[in-house]
Amino acid sequence: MHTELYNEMAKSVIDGEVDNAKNLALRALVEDIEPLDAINKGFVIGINDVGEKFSSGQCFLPELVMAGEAMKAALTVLEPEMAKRGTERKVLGNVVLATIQGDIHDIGKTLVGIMLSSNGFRVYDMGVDAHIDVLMQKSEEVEADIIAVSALLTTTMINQRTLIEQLSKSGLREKVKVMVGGAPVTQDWADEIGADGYSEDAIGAVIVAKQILGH
Ligand code: B1M
Repeated sequence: MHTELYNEMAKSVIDGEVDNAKNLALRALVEDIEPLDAINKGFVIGINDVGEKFSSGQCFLPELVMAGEAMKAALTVLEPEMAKRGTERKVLGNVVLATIQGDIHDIGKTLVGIMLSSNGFRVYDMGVDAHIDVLMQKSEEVEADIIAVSALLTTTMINQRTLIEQLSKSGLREKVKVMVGGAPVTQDWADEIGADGYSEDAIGAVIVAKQILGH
């Protein structure tokens, strides 16, 4: 049932068609399709496809960004409807996400957020230049399972280490996992600072987040 519509939804994301994705989400509601089914059987298939192609070099940043925009447009329609209907989307974990203090690059971080929320994580996106104390407060407030921090500068990746040190000092470290990423960040760096997870790209971030929470 509705296979054709689900395929159209996936395709709208793959093709980065923001208006079409939004209209298809609205059509799903008119046709009384569960919003969660539209997300999981339609739009997520599309964003995961693009994410995988980006990882393997089969598509490039503009396609990925447009796919992310289309995915967001669909979620903007479907998520409020889910809240209204009381549909429970299985939440795999709470993630406080940000670009670390001192750094204003947000494209990669936002893509990571889209991939995580598309795949069932509840993401609290704290934006860019997020101060360490703000991240720690938010983490406590929402009982985060993961703090995920992106850094694009060699000068700001240092703050990923400071975050982990501050979490340890405050006793919060046992409660929350830390995931790091961003262009200059490597697995070696993640190991050196004692992060729980590292991923090279946004689709990998989903795999790593699941792994570190034991899903
Ligand atoms: Co900036 N910049 N920039 N910049 N910028 C870089 C990073 C740089 C490498 C360019 C260069 O010199 N070749 C260089 C850093 C050098 C270094 O530190 N080694 C640099 C510099 C120097 C600067 C400024 C200092 C320039 C200046 O003002 N003199 C300044 C810094 C400002 C600041 O942050 N305080 C600056 C500013 C800017 C703009 C504002 C102009 C703009 C950002 C716009 C925006 O984000 N809204 C910008 C841009 C666009 C870039 C480049 C060209 C592209 C970054 C990007 O968006 N990539 C970048 C050069 C480059 O990387 N090629 C550069 C695409 C994005 C999808 O990739 O963010 O790596 P990325 O995310 C990937 C993965 O890394 C991973 O998944 C994503 C998707 O696959 N990932 C994670 C990211 N976060 C993750 C988190 C995870 C897991 C995976 O878990 C938590």
